Amino acid sequence: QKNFHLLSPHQIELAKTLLELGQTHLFEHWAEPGVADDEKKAFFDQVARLNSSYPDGLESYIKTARELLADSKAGRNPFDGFTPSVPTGDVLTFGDDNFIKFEETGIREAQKAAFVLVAGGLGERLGYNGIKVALPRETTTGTCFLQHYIESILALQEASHSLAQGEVQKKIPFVIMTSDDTHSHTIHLLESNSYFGMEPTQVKLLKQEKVACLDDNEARLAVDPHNKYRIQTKPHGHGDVHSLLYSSGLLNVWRDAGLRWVLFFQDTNGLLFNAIPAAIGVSATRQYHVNSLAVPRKAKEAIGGITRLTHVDGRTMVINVEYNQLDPLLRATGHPDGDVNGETGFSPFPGNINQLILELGPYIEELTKTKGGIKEFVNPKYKDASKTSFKSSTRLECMMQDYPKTLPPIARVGFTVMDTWLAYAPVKNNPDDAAKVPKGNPYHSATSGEMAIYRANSLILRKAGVQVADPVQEVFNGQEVEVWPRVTWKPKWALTYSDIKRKINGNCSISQRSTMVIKGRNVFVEDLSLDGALVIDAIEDAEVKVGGSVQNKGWILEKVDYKDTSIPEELRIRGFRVEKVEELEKNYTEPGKFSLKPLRVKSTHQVT
Ligand code: UGB
Repeated sequence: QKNFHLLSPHQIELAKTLLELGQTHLFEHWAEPGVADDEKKAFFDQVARLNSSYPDGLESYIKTARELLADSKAGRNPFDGFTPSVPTGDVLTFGDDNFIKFEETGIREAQKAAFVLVAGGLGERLGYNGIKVALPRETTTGTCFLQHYIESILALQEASHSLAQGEVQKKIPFVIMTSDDTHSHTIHLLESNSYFGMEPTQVKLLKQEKVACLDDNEARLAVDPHNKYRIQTKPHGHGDVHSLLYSSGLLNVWRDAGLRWVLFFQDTNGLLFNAIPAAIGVSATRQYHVNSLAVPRKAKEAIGGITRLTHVDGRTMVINVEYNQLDPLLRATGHPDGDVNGETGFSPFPGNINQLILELGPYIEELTKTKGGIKEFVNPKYKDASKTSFKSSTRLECMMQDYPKTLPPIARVGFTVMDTWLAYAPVKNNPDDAAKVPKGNPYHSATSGEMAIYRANSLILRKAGVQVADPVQEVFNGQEVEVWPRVTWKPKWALTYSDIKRKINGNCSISQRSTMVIKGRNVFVEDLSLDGALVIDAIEDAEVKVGGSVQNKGWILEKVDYKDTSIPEELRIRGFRVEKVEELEKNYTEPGKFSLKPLRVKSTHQVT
């Protein structure tokens, strides 16, 4: 109290609350009044921040922490009373009539969408020094994840507008959730690249705050080991995105602008936008309040399973159950074998890839009740079986996919399963850990993430009738992967399977050692035989037909050792780099109609 004169009335209230909540230890080692006043003021500024950034404030944080810590100590099962069963949802097959129909609906609806990228995580498992969205999605073009996401959203906007005759054209809003770890780097990446072509006003950054650490089962807040005038803090998890969106006021702005969908996605899934148009189509057709994207899941694979939980009191919900909880839950509820593959060779529970589509109206209604607060959990590492003290401080955490936990039973919660090759290839693991992944399980590394792009694009072209050669097996950074032809295109060239079908015609073939990069929107590939590297760019008003026979020495994948620090980190972590030996590169910068039809002659280094 001797320091109260330093504080605003609001801060005095907060100080009293802390004392009432048994937090006197925070002040025990403070210097006498008049000493270190700036640090003391800074302490209360921090307390005010911790209070305002948590729904219902610090008092509620401490109370929830006590409850959850007591449950954890008592070993209470969060699924007590619940029986799991397999929920119903849409299982899509790429390229069939149903898929095409959902994509058409999705494109039409896309202009009523807003996109939210959660990018506050540091990616500790990957061990990369920069922010993950700055990593190249693939190194053939070097396009980073953020650029690809923005270009995909812009391409969706464009495609949606072209279908919406007479309607007011809307720009698709794009929100990025950052944290202190990623905020300034994300701004720098956007600003130094002119927002990758998006209007700066379309992009909003919301920074999540960390939460207070807890020292014991009484939820005594932890003093920062480096500064006795600060509370130690740690990340609260991606679930923060809901309270940040709620408090930003953006949701109401979007509703007033006629938007209907909010799409949430994670930082490094380079295949995601292959799935987005059809998934929005499913949401719109089924009128889902919540639609989770999923992929077939091998039993015990380290991704959560989407599960219907029915409580003895009749409540039901469709929710992600993390993989380490699914097996014990099944065993405890009459499935003695636990989490096992069914006849299809996969677990009957689809794998959560944490890409959610929420319908805006019901979302606002729900957040008005919860203020965006998400059911939290705590994961203390106890010193011993008495569970009375922790090895290190802990904190409450929350996950964005737990949003449906508070929804009323009438909420329409569904999911959409797509093939893994089409929709999911995250970059999460460092080369050492990836190399230790049991054979047959996904590496989720920079190596596998890049190879998955080429594989998906090659399979998409195959489906459209192109003869794409089989892949070869190669080992990079200790991981055996399939190497397909390095095919990439800009999202504005093709977003949907129908776009691909329209732009690829005749008899086309691509050899395994080939690279094909298509950048221009109006590039049409017809009767092309490619054995080497081909790069085509064109301005909007240039329509280019590409065919004939292209043969050159091409671009080669040269192995690099990830421990070789003379090589840039973003290349090292994938174990190869692209050696550009010879290519046919054309850039059409004048309006008009053009045809590129090289004869079967061996090209020299051609660049125009
Ligand atoms: N993130 C934040 O923005 N803030 C945070 O405080 C933390 C993370 P991880 P995780 O795709 O296989 C998720 O660390 O949490 C962002 C699902 O919970 O990559 O271990 C971060 O920047 C899990 O069910 O993943 O696991 C990143 O964009 C499963 O679906 C995102 O949150 C798993 O992803 C995810 O963070 C998966």
